[in-house]
Amino acid sequence: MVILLNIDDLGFEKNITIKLDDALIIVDMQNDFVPGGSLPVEEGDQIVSRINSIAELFRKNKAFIILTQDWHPKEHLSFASNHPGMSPGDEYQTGAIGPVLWPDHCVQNTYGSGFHEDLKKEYAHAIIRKGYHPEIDSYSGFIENDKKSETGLAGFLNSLKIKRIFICGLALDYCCYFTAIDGIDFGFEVYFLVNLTKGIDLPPGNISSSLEDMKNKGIKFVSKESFV
Ligand code: VGL
Ligand code: ZN
Repeated sequence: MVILLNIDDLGFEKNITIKLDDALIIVDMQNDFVPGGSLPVEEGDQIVSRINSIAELFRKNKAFIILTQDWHPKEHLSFASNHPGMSPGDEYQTGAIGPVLWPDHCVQNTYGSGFHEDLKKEYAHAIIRKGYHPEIDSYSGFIENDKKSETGLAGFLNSLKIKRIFICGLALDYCCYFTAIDGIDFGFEVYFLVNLTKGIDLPPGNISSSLEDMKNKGIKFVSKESFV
């Protein structure tokens, strides 16, 4: 029997104060990932105002705020439309593309790749783009799926002597998950704002297994109540 891990079973950190060398990483809060977009995450729009409140807290405490932006050329090989006969959601794993194919999304310079209009993007100190190589997908904000092409995020954080990163945004089980896991591998202390993310859950069960992996990896879970 598979025991599914739920958000309520995670156990949240307590008494966290935001420090100057902390960073909030807001992952892929873009129009294509919210209802109405081409790769909508269910209820993805419902976390925007709460992400803004957390961003406000980081800003007040003079901590850093970084946005990531999925930024694909239209010939990107993660799009089912670039594989004759394939459909979005089909399983596909070759090199740095997969495990499934996606609908066209976050195409450079389109409305869909823009940030949600309510997001306080003016608070951001940096915007890290990823997924711009046609043959490489990038779920992580740190390194693309070939595990070689870095985005520069680790360098940015290290040069500012940032130790702890707090992750929120879309989607829980793809870009947030891989950013969190790689954050540990790049030597950061990683906190996951699970209630400020929403998941795709493809293939089914993916959210639960992502949560379990993150817990096993030593990632800490935080909620709004974790902060003092
Ligand atoms: C994402 C699938 C494809 C994400 C990006 O932001 O989670 N998911 N590209
Ligand atoms: Zn993408």
